[in-house]
Amino acid sequence: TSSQNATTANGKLIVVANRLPFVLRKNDQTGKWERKASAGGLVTAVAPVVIQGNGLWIGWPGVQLDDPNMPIPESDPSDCTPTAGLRSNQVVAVYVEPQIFDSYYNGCCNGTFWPLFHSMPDRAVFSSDTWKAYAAVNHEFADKTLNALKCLNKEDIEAGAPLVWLHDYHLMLAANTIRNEAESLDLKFKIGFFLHIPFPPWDIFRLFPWADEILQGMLGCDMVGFHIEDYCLNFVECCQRRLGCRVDRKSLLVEHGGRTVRIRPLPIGIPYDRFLQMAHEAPKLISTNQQIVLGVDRLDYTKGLVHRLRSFEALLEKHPEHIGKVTMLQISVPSRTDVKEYQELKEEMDQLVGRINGKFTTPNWSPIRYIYGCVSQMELAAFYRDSAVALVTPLRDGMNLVAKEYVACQINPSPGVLIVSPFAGAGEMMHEALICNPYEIDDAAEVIHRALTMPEDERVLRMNCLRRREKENDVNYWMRSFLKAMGTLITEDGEDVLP
Ligand code: ADQ
Repeated sequence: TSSQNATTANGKLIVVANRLPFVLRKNDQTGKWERKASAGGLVTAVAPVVIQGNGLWIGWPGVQLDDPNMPIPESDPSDCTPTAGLRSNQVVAVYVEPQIFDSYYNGCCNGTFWPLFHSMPDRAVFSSDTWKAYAAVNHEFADKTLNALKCLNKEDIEAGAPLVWLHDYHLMLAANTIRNEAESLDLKFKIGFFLHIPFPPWDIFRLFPWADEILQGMLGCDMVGFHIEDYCLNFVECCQRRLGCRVDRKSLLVEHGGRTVRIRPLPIGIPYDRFLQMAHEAPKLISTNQQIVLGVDRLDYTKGLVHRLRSFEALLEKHPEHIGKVTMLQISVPSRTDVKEYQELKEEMDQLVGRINGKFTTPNWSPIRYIYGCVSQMELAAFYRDSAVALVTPLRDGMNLVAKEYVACQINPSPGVLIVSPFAGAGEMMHEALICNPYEIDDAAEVIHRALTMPEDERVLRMNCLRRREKENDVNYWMRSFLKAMGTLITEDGEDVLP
């Protein structure tokens, strides 16, 4: 089935991402460096393939190291996360000078590409200094990858061409550098890229002063993957209009530098079975008889949090029958706290929650419970399972995994209702959810009202369809789709099981 972990690449897999699949931390007592696990779906799906195929993971270790050549510690014997089997010789930590890293990461990645690619150009800062830092860091990642390719032995290469997999908007220039330098060294390999955020329309993308270089950087790949077809088409159009490439919109092909680059929609999924199991095991954490309307997000201006609170306020105004009976639970993880816009959003949220609670709270009830912090996966599963409604209403979002995690955890016979924004990749695929435009505050209030009052048989029908789709298209399926799009998929029984 799709959730089996039988996938492997037939060449060595080299994953290159901004982050390693764990963070390094110095133990205060022993003074030794240790690994601290990260739990995302990406790590769960990709790390086993790297481990099985004796591949490599190249990335930033999450802290500034004392010594750039410091050996990576082995995993702790008690570690039972998916990266535990990743040996230290399978990990390459990229070291960058702190100042350059800040300019690359907070400056160019999060200050320019994040807002621009989410179609919020007014928030984007264009600076040649941060762009130079971005190019320098991409060069460093490319160098590390080239080194890794050079170090492969003969048997490795005879097993199949090594496969380099670049991730996300942090590394849009690296492929081109790798290809150019590898060709002069006569290294054989395949290279693919996956973008986790939207790719914007031409009219937004063209605002970036160095747009050509981004496109050329990505076209250094054999295959470029996006979550949904719209982002693929945006990219193809940018290649055509900006670089004058010959393109085929139907087959999603771009000709560049005498090669044909394949563009593919590869919608990411979640580790469905893991969430399902957690939903069965998680204790009951919400002590109330009220209907819970749940929001779970990084505290980010793309997630539509301010609009969401206003819609909930509008719901209480227009439908006062919900007062005292419905509670909104918003969980926001601190994110990019060094960036001014994120600090301002934090302030705005604090004030808004205070204002709405001040307006409606009664001696026995308040409308909003607001958690500013990280919660464990098990707690999250409990909240997902026991909420009547999940509000996933970003203003713009590449995919959105929260929508998928919510449906995976809906194990109660009388399930809840998912509300999703059409501006998230998830909104394109999850047809049985209620669709809600987050900008239309009053209309969004009506959609929440409809969700809270939906008859059980309709809820069951919708939720069954949503759950079936996410189970089939889980994160392992996504991993396999990527390998298949690269032409390097083999499974345990040697059969290619994808359609
Ligand atoms: P993100 O913007 O981070 O990801 P999302 O897809 O929703 O957004 O993933 C967030 C993850 O963090 C989820 O797995 C969720 O469980 C977890 N999480 C959120 N709040 C939490 C909390 N308070 N405590 C603990 N965990 C929490 C980017 C893109 C998305 C795309 C993904 C994957 O922006 O559009 O879906 O990458 O490609």
